[in-house]
Amino acid sequence: MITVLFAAPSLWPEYTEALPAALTGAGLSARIVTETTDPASVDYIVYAPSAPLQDFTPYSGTKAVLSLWAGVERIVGNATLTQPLCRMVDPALTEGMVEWVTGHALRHHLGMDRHIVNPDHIWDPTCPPLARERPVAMLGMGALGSACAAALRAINFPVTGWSRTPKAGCLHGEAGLETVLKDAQIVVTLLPKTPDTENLLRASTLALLPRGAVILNPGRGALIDDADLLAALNSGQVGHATLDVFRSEPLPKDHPFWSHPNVTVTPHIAADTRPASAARVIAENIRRGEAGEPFLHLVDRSRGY
Ligand code: NDP
Ligand code: OXD
Repeated sequence: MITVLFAAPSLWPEYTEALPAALTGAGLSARIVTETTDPASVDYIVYAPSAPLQDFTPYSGTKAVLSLWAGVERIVGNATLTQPLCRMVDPALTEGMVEWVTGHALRHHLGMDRHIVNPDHIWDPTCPPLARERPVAMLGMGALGSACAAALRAINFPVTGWSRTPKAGCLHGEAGLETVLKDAQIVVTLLPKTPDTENLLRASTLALLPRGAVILNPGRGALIDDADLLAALNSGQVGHATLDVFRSEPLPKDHPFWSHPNVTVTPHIAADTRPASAARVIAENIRRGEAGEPFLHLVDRSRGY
């Protein structure tokens, strides 16, 4: 019998049924605890950033720490964590992100706002261009970025991806970033927060965009320099920013993003981890651990994601 420590107590009510069902479905016999006085006996830890657990040293027998979150910037640098760390790649989470990105891209592409709020009843029959005429930059072509790129391409947006390593149909490096931004009327940021990606969008990179480009950021707040983005919005260089993630969450009530006419704030809801499917991902990784198979979605500590 294996012991699983569910170390995110505030999330436990959502997983009370889903996790035992998924573990049984994976053929595992497990005891799930939400706290322990015997850390050395814990085989696996299910973790979320809200978890009070910060010192992993006593968990000497733990075979893996399994994050319920896709982004691991709040745990990846924890020096006490020597066990393998796996992040969440969940089909339902991906589906949610595809819907958020596609919906917000279409809002801006079709210019929906001017028809939804039209107090003066202006009859303006200007048609938007076709999606095929609206280049999109997808910064980050991992689990989420590549799924969003595929969905946007399916409705004809020409999407150019950008990633850290070279891959087919995708640009990389500083020169690649310059190329992808120069053309992009919509920029989607689906990068992890690492020392290399922090403030990736700042005055100098925002200046590369065609005037009036739209930014969708469901990645992490720190990818964009807030002050530089506000300046670019005020000058018209950036036409609109739809932001789901922020340096400080909840976004402080007096933050200028709330009141800026060309900013839409969504409260970190682009893609939720859904308990039923996430529990199956966790269970599959535990099954793999017990079978001596490689873990899925292993985080590379040196690159930070
Ligand atoms: P992945 O790890 O699968 O993909 C990350 C992508 O970013 C990869 O393509 C990677 O390149 C690229 N990348 C990383 N560093 C750099 C760099 N320095 N320069 C260029 N490209 C880089 O992550 P996911 O797609 O699963 O998730 C992305 C992020 O989305 C998460 O880290 C999290 O911050 C955010 N997120 C937000 C949610 C929300 O609700 N708002 C929900 C879930 C996640 P390469 O392919 O070469 O490795
Ligand atoms: C995640 C997130 O990283 O919700 O899973 O942002």
